[in-house]
Amino acid sequence: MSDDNEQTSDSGGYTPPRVWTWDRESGGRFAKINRPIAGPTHDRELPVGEHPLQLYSLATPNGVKVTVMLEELLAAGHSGAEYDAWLINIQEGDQFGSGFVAINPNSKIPALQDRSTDPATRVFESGAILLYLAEKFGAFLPTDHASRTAALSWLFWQMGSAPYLGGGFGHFYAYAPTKIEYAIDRFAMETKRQLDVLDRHLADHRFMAGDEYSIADMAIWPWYGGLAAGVLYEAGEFLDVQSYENVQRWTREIAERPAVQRGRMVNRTWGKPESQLHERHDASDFETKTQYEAGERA
Ligand SMILES: N[C@@H](CCC(=O)N[C@@H](CS)C(=O)NCC(=O)O)C(=O)O
Repeated sequence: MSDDNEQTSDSGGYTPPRVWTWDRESGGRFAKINRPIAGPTHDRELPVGEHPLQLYSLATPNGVKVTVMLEELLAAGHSGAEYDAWLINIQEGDQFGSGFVAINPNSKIPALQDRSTDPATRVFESGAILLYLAEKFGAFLPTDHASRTAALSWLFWQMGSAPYLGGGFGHFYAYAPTKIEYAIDRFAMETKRQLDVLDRHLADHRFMAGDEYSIADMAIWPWYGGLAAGVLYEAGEFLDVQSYENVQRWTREIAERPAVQRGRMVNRTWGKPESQLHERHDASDFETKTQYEAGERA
């Protein structure tokens, strides 16, 4: 500490001021949308479709958790899970529109509105949305005490762990404007530790909560399955993901589920045109409304 109470950095690059102020963009991929205040930036009502469930989202790992759950519910015969999925373009700041903020005061996708209740119920935070849907339909959450507790433990493990993977490792490895060895080391170590936690558990469990596929798998797979498949942050080689053999086996088994394949396409705006379904309003949209059908060719 120096006399004026400023903490000095030993890297020689930066000395934090006494009071941080927001006076410039920090750089990096999300610099344009990041800001230190909450609340709406503009008035914009959200569109509403005809189904009971209205989802406002984007096919990032947090978004895919919910579209996979909805497609799994429909595949299991829960017709009350019919939904309209509307695209929220977070790069354009859609999450700061007044209608979206009314559903999620935290301005992050995914956000759900259940209009089958009176008044309509808003749900935000992907883990809370998975739990809400599991309880509403009595599905994908084991009912016996031990397995239910295991599923919830792993669901909350994911919610607490993924920020180290996404906001920590992914940010500094893939998105930050400069490569900072200290930050990449710290978060690569933690990410590999998390992969090892999963690998040891999956050595003697087929799914996260045991024999039954559950919302715990749906929460964990889009993040750690994506990482294991080498698609998330293109970090497969760097993290030696192939060495986590049980995670690999689990990743492949879940990827083969038809509902997972459909869920991944919803609100997706990148990748092959046939893998992108920008909005989903009907089961037939997967055949007729992808970007390929819209005329986009790779
Ligand atoms: N803990 C939240 C995280 C949601 C989240 O980080 N969403 C990101 C996309 S994956 C987002 O909307 N970012 C926009 C922003 O930060 O402005 C959840 O699981 O729902």
